[in-house]
Amino acid sequence: MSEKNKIELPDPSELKEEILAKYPNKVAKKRSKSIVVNKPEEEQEIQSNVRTIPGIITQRGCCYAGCKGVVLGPTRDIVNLVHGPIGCSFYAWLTRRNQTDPGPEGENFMTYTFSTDMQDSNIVFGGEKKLEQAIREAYEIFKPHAIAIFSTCPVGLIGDDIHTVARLMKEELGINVFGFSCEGYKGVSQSAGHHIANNGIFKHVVGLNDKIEKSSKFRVNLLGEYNIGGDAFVIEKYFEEMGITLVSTYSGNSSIYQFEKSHTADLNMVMCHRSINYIAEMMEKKYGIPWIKVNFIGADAAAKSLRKIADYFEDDGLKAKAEKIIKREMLEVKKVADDVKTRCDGKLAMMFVGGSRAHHYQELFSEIGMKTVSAGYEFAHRDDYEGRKVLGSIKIDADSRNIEELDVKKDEEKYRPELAEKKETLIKKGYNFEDYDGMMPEMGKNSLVIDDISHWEAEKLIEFYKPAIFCAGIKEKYVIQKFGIPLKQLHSYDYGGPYAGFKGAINFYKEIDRMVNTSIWKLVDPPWKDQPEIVAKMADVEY
Ligand code: CFM
Repeated sequence: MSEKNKIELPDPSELKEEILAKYPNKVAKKRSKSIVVNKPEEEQEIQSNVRTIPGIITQRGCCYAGCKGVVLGPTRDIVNLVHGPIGCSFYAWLTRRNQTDPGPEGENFMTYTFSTDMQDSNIVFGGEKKLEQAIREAYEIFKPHAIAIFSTCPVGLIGDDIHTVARLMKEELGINVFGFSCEGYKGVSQSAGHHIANNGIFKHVVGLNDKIEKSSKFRVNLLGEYNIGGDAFVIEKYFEEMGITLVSTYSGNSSIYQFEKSHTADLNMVMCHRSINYIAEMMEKKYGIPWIKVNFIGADAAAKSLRKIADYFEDDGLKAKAEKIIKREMLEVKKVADDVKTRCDGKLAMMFVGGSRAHHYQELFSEIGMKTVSAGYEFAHRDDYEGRKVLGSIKIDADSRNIEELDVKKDEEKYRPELAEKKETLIKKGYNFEDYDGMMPEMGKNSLVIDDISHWEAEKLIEFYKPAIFCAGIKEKYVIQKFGIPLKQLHSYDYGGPYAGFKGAINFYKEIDRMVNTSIWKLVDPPWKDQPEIVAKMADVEY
């Protein structure tokens, strides 16, 4: 991140105390560890990936959301069958704006919602028969290459064995059928669902197809890019222009056929570290494919990432192609950024979202002179805040232990020692692998970093900083806007985007310019302006 973002901010320690003063003692003590006044040059610890305090209004979602919605949801040709009541399916139905391009021949089931529609009687007598029936029906109608089953909370509570059903149906139908025990209550957030999804795809899909149809010198996978608002389309174009073969993307604009052969790539690039680092690590262990962190959010970050890929392959032609794209695209990027900056410079932004965007989007803001005064993730782990160097010191609690760690071994046949050797030589030349430093070292001094922010905390931040923009999701949007602060959704992009790559950066600068420089917000009178506000103190009770 550029130096300009490291401008000093006022010390918010008093604000932190004020926020905590409202809470019962025990809650205050716990929340205190998740609110950090950032000192980038020090090694600070932030509490994260722990249970949300009941009663606090959290932004988090559930394990099923992370597994079915986030990781598997964007794959167009797997029938994703939800085993549970219809509500769980309905809320996963096209609410996440993943785009996909099946081409003229390809299948796309993403526009459907598949559910076993469990009823009371299934809860009492079990739902396995209904699940079998639903799988047969889906197969008869769609003839898919694969069917995935996702458990919702009640399924875990009554003990339906979806994995046995999957095995039986696989034998009966002769297609790949696999299940995910991603009941909503598992883990402490959607993060558990990411891990379960990674394990399931790795176990049941990766490595099924060794055939390389088109030989190419540069074969890569892009991990943790979900094609929200068409982001993946932008990135794919750069790869195409550079002559890079994208074997698979996990999982934006993806097909199950890509996952089956993803172990044949020569490099894994991790975009969203939180949701997909597991597959990167498992692929390296089993097949020898090294991984690097990339980021295509922010023009400078995109340029850096293209160079990093070219450097990995140590190919002059590839390097020249990367430079050509960067030079061409940066012309327009700089032009728009310079113009927008005249109206946005020095304004404050805050962002509370997910497990990677609250970090990545700071790049885009800094490119138009805006400072991120406060940020945090909903469900990230300490490594996403403090960097992977803390991985060894993260305490494993009962909630994390609940999520299976696959025991992955080297595949003697398919492991490629030449990739491991390449990694060793490049390390000696100073090239960085598995290099994620996290959000905190890149944020300014005295910025306030908050994990799993509560609604009350968000309100206090607004009062204190009066930011020009607040970035979060639909649940927060209208409450924040009642304060007269525009809210930019970083999950769905408010139906805008793409924001990735150079083209995306330009879209983003223009959108933020429009949002922070309109005078409409001054006309907003919040309902509490004239009406009395009821104020109460929370009882100091056990939670
Ligand atoms: Fe990764 Fe995501 Fe995110 Fe995420 Fe998400 Fe998302 Fe997100 Mo919403 S995988 S962690 S679970 S980048 S759905 S595409 S926008 S919270 S910051």
